[in-house]
Amino acid sequence: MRKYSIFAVAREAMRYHAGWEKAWRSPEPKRKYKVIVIGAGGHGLATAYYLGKVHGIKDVAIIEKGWLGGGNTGRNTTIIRSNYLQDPSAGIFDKALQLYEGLSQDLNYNIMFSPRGLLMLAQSEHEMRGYKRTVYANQLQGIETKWIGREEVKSLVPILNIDGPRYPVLGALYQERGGTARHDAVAWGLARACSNMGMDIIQKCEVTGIRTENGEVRGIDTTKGAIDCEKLSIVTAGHAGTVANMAGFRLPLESVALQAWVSEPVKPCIDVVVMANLVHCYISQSDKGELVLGGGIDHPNNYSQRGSWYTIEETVRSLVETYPIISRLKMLRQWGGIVDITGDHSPILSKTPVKNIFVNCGWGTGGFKAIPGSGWAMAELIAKGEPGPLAKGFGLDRFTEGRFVDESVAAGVAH
Ligand code: FAD
Ligand code: PYC
Repeated sequence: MRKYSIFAVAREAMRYHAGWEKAWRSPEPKRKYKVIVIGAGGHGLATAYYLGKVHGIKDVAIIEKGWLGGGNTGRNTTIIRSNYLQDPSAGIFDKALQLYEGLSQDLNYNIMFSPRGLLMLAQSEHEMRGYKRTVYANQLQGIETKWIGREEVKSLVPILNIDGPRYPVLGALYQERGGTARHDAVAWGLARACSNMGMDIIQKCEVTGIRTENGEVRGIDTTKGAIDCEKLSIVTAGHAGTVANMAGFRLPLESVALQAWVSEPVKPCIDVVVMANLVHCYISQSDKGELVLGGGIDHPNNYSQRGSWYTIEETVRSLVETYPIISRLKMLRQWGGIVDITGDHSPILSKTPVKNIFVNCGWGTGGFKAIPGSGWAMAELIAKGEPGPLAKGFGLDRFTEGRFVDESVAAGVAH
C-alpha cells in the first residue's frame, strides 16, 4: 500500500484525488487462520496489529458483525488519560498513552492525537481526598499528574462556574499529557495497517457459534460459513458475555448503555478536557467546534444502543449548572453504546476455561484510551499463551481469588 505523505497529497490534488487506493481490502474469509479475533473495534484491531508487528503472526482474520469501528470505538467521547490508582492499571493505561503519542507516525495515519490536558474536578472533600491520593500514587508510578487549586482551574477553564449551585469546585486533578484523538481514525489507521500486513478484515459477518473439541478451540461458525483457527480471541466489549456463552463459559460482566451528545459547532471556548464526576458530566471541544458531551451510565442492564431519558435530563442539568454559557446550545446528535462493566471496574485480558481461547473485555466506560496498550498486551498473551507484565493483573482468576484491581474512583464515569 502506498505511503501517505505530503507528496501524495500534492500528487492527488493535481488529479482530482482519483488515485487514492482503498484503505483496506474486504476479502471473503479463508477456510482457516492461525488466529481469529472476533470484533473489529479498536481493541480487536490493535490486538491483530501488534500480533503482526511485534510477534510476526500475520495469518490473522478479524471478524466483525457490523462495520469496523461501529461499536463503542466509534461511539466514545475520545478522552485519553492514564491517571489510574492501582499499579496494574497505571502500567497498561500509561503504556497505551505512550503508544498513542507516536501512533500517527507508527501507522502512517493521522489519528489527530491532541494532548491538550485533562482535568478531573473535585467538588466534595471526599473527591478531593480521592484525587490527591491518585496524584500521590501516580507520582510513585512515574506518571505525571498534579493537584491544582480552584483559581488555576478557573484560569484553565474560564467558562466553568466554580461556585456551582450544588457543589463548588475545590480543585482538580490535572494530567497535562491527557487529551483526545479522533476515534474513527484510530480504527481506520489500525485496519489499514492490518490489511497491509495481509490480514483479513471480514465485515458484516456475525459469529454465531464457537466450535471446541476436548476443551480446545477448533473454529467458529459465522453468517459467512465455518472458519477454523488455532487460536481465538473474543474482543466484543458489551457483547463479550453472549459470545463467551457460545464457547460454554460465563464472564463476570454487566452490559449497560452509555450515551453521548454533540452540540452545534461554536467558536473555540474550551481547550482542555474536563470531567466532573460528582455531578456526572464531561466536556471537550472538537476541531469542528462541536462540544462533545457525556454523563453517567444508564442503570438497567440492556443491549439497546440508545440510552434513556432520565440520563439525558440528569446530564443536561449538570452541564448547565457547571457551564451556564452553554445552556442555549442546540444538540446535533445523541447516541449510545453498550459497555461491559466488571465488579472492580477493571478490564479482563485473560486465558479462559477453553484452551487457546482468550478474552479481552470489561473496559466499561473507559477503554478507548487503552486501545494500543490493550492490543500490545493481548497480542503478547495470544502469541506466548501466557500473560506478560501488562496483562498479568487482569486475569479471570482474580475474581475467584479475590485479587481485585479496584478502580471505582478512577473509572471517571459514575457507575
Ligand atoms: P467495540 O468498539 O464495541 O468493538 C467490539 C466489536 O465487536 C463491535 O464492533 C461489535 O459489532 C463486534 N461484535 C459483537 N458481537 C459480535 C459477534 N457475535 N460477531 C462479530 N462481531 C461482533 N473510553 C475512553 O477511554 N474515553 C472516553 O471518552 C470514552 N467515552 C465513551 C463514551 C460512550 C458513549 C461509550 C459508549 C463508551 C465510551 N468509552 C470511552 C469506552 C470505550 O468506547 C470502549 O471501552 C472501547 O471503545 C471498547 O472498544 P472495543 O474494541 O473493546 O469494543
Ligand atoms: O474513561 O475517561 C474516561 C471517560 C470519559 C468519558 C467516558 N469515559
